[in-house]
Amino acid sequence: MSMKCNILLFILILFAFNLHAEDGHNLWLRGKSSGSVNIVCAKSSSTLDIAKQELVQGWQGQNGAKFTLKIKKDKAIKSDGFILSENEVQANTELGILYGVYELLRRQQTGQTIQNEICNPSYGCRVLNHWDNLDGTVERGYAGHSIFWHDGEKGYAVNDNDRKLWKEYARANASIGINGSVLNNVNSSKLMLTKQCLEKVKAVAELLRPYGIKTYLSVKLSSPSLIGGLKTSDPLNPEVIKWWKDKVKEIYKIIPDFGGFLIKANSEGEPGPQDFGRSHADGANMLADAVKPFGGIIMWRAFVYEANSKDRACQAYKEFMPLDGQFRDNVIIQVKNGPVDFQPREPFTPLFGALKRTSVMPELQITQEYLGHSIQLVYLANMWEEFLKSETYQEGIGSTVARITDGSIFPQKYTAIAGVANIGLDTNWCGHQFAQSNWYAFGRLAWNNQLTSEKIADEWLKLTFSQKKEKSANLNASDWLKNFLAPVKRLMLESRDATVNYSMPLGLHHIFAGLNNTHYGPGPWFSPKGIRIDWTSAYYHKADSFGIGFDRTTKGSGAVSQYHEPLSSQFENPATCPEIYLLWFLHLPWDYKMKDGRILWNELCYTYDKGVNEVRQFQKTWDKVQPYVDAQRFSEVQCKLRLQCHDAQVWKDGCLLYFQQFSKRPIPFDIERPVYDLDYLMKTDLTDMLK
Ligand code: GCV
Repeated sequence: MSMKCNILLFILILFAFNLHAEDGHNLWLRGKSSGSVNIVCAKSSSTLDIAKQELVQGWQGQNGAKFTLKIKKDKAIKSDGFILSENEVQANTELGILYGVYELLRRQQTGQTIQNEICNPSYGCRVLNHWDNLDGTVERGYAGHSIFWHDGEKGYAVNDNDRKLWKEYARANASIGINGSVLNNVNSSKLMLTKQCLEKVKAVAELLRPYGIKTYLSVKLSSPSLIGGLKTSDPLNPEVIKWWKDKVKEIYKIIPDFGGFLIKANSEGEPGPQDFGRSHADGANMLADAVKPFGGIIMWRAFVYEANSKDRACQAYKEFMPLDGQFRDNVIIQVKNGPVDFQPREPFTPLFGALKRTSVMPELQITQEYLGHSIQLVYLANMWEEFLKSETYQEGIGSTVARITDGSIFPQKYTAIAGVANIGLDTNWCGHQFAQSNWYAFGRLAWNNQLTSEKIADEWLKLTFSQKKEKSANLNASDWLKNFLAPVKRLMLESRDATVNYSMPLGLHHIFAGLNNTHYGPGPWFSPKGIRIDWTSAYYHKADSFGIGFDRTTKGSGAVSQYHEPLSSQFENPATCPEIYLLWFLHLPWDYKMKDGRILWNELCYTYDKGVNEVRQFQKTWDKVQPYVDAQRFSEVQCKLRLQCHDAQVWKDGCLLYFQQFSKRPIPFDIERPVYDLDYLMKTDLTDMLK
């Protein structure tokens, strides 16, 4: 076809489907009203005014219908929950009204039913953690610079663009129930608590407040000596205690609804109470006492590991279990979902449920540090669903991580969940159009930890990609449903497992490229001179002429013993250990017989190959939906899938060729041969190659 014909066809397609160019900046908030609504509300306030405005802008119910916003106490409504019916939202608080309105609009816009229903949040604090540095960079951020902090002299000034963006950010968060933001990196700057910085936080807080979002800060425990002029930062020293109390008072004076602190202590070089011979409880409680009079909380991270320990995965349990019951009731221990570090697949951290007299909150990673940055399309909700539904057995069957952490099993004064944000200054906020789905999914799961990843994907796709034509018609009757929604939803739901397959299958973990600290691409060989051994890949895969995998059984590191029965016996035994965790818990011979009859080496080969083929299929699926997607978003995703195909191949070739040196077995002849050379891959910085 000639160029002219191509262009004509493109214009015709655009016209036919009413596909306006979109850059993704509007996220899932694209819904426009299809008629008018008559709002009845006795009160007015900044939050209620937002609720009313949202109703007017997005109403897709009956034209001219009456809709009531009613603040009336009801015992069945918890915290900022609400009761929703077709003509009314009732809540105890103004925020409950706002959340109810967003839920109503979501249901209208996605064609879901609206019945008389009570909706209460699973967690009280639903918090984003921004790993944003004061110079504007974002640690593990792949979507541009920070939306809060800018480098240079004008870094502390606030301009209209900032205000506009923060408002959009607040609206997006509120629409999915997020109610807290930690504005800076857990590897925090000592300047965070200076007057200048706090003034900036005040400005952000003012924009977020009407949307119900509290601000929190990450701070260094050594702040009293770093910026306060004290000789020590020992948490039990009276001068140090006073310094923190005064600082907290200063903060609450300018930010009355300040949420509290997030602390990374004695971890990866960050200061902590152990520097003074004190415990995590001593440090956390001292801060908890300071914020308590103002209703603040302390989120204290359990991400700790020691250089040279036999098994890094055991450390958090070892350090925190002896402290169970010693923390104040406004301290919550923030625990990463997996015991190592946000790998594509990990079993849950055994602290969940084992800590019975201490509040515990999950930390999830929305930014794709180990799952392909913003280059790869990986929908993370499946991973979080798998984690939240994991049985801990701590209080019998049904003690899932979700129920353990949301207060259903252990009474916690505060319940919370955190997600490490994937947000930056990129026009589409997250770097990849589909990475927005992970921000969305985090919020939805934080609100309701029983939602399925399938339902969330369905909602997100309808809100983010449906076109006017489909929205006004009955969604269920549309061919959009069959030809766009179904295949793309399937793609999303398969994407996380595909990534596991082509990068770290069967329980392999931490074998990524570490060069330049990129954490992108394969690096099972990664072991530069002089590096800590727990930062090398061999520490984790332990490939040798016998076999592969980390022996965490009772004969190995003993990590299995940190799990409640029947899990510890299950993980100990290769016959009962789920194959998805096989090499996490066991070191097995290359010819170990898998359940499907293949030997382990062959299974690895087939699984890597499967992962690559899955991404190739994603490409085909996406290409086929072109008529249903606006041009910009279509081609952006298409380009990224191309890169993803390329990296999946690199992962497969790099890992198989490297491990083959130990297995000394052929790659089964019915799968595609490696196209790269191991020497070449080992010498190449893959981030350069993948650009
Ligand atoms: C913010 C991993 C990441 C670090 C991160 C750390 C943490 O080590 O690579 O970038 O630091 O986890 O969660 O504290």
